[in-house]
Amino acid sequence: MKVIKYSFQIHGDARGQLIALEEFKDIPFQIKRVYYMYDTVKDVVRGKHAHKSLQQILICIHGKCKILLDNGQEKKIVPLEKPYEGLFVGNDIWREMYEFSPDAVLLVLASELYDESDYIRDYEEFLEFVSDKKDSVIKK
Ligand code: T46
Repeated sequence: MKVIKYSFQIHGDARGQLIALEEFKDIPFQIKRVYYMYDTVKDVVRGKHAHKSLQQILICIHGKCKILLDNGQEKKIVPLEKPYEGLFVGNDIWREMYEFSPDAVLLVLASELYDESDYIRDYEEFLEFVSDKKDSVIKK
């Protein structure tokens, strides 16, 4: 599984740092939604789902956390601890976010509006979903 991590351009000067993100330039999709999580309770694991078509970029703009990515065959753990780094999380990827520092703010840029029907929240269902998709590609 290829992990795509962006290192955004920092517009720093004597006053401090600034990062600007534009759709189709810094971000590979149209940004239809932005959300963020903070005050995440110690030892909590968020996510635990996949999306059928949503694409996202996760940026830990303050503090740190870890992201587990799982494509059904392989798992990767990606630490996010720099405000200028963005992790691309595509569709068909099971994700879990954990080990949030108390000051962590995880910002997410999403390619679609919120749609509960795009979620796969059951791990066995996720494994079946990705395996069925792989089979249909092989048959073509
Ligand atoms: C994802 C990971 C990285 C909304 O009403 N609108 C929204 O846009 C979102 C994202 C959530 N919600 C509501 C739905 C739930 O009642 O907020 C509540 C918490 O959402 P959820 O339990 O899905 O949060 P996470 O942290 O488990 O997952 C979120 C995203 O939902 C998901 O798409 O990829 O962050």
